[in-house]
Amino acid sequence: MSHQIHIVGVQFSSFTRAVQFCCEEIGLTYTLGTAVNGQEYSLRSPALKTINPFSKVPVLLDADRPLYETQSICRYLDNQYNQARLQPQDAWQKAEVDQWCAAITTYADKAIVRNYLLEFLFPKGPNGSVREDVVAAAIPDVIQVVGILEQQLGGKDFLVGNQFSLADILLAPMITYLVNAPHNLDLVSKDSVLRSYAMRILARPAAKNVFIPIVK
Ligand SMILES: N[C@@H](CCC(=O)N[C@@H](CS)C(=O)NCC(=O)O)C(=O)O
Repeated sequence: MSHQIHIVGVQFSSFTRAVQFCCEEIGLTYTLGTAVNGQEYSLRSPALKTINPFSKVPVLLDADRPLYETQSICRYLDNQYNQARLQPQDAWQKAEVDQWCAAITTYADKAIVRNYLLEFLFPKGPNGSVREDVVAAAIPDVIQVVGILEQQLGGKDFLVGNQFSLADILLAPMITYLVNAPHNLDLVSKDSVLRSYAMRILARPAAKNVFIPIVK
């Protein structure tokens, strides 16, 4: 087991949480934060650019080697330290996991996190208020993505082939945030497939140090 893994990131970031969840599932020892070995890699700092030219977190440091992009980091951790147990062996199912990883980190992230949830986390209205027009404009895409995910999950415990995989690791931070979203619209209803999925994810021992419990 490696003891040289550091996740450069902030714990509230959904992508950082995905990498942390991956480390917890694999049972890796890791540290997390923007400071490592006396060096500060805070968001938008010149230092962060030296390990990710796109200035985004998370960045994995494995024995000081930097690797960025959440999907690539999780796939590397699984391949290197977990005998790829979070990816199916069957080529078709593996491609489906890759497909969902890509769709989650692009379309779902944009609709759920960037355009919707971030307005609650960092409100940009007058006196730090939530811009209701921004929220209203974002909701149709959230509803569409929730529908796609619920259709995929229907009758199954996990996204692909009913086996917990990297696709679930990437989706979990977004869905647990969404279920807790402080908004009066019930985007994920109490008896919905997606809510049950979120509860199933939160019940995993590896989730304990990563996510906050669902309060809604
Ligand atoms: N495609 C990247 C996206 C990473 C990303 O957007 N990270 C956000 C935090 S969740 C970030 O670094 N935001 C800070 C900024 O844009 O300055 C990945 O999959 O890792």
